Amino acid sequence: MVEELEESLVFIKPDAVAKRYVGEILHRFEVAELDIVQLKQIQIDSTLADQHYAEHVHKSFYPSLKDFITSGPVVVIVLRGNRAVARIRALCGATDPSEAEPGSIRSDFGVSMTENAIHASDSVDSARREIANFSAFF
Ligand code: 3AN
Repeated sequence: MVEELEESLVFIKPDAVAKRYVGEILHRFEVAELDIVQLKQIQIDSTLADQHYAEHVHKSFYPSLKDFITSGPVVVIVLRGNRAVARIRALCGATDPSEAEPGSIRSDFGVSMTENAIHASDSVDSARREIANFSAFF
């Protein structure tokens, strides 16, 4: 099969960082043979939150999502690998942890739609845009 080398922007959200799940989550990506290209613990500020969640800023849930995502450190990671975007999304599971596949990161570590442990790019185009948004940190 032809290799489709892709990059994805992932961040471990404040809930999972506070609960010390970073090592466990990174381990899952390493077992999946994804390469860590960048990794840094940062604080998302108001401007970056609005930029990253541009498609959600006018939605009713956005104020609480923004409060949460700016409430503590996140660990932002650029991962690279064969068909990385779809494979990482599968490892994360559905947005709602109660509907996420058993054994997925959100099923194991998420608690709600807001506190769902992890973000991962949903397409190669989103990944490019998101990596550019975070590039000042790398
Ligand atoms: P995903 O992160 O699975 O791609 P998106 O892009 O639909 O999901 O939503 C981005 C983030 O917004 C989610 N990770 C979640 O934290 C939050 N979110 C989405 N929908 C809701 C909702 N209905 N209520 C609360 N938070 C939501």
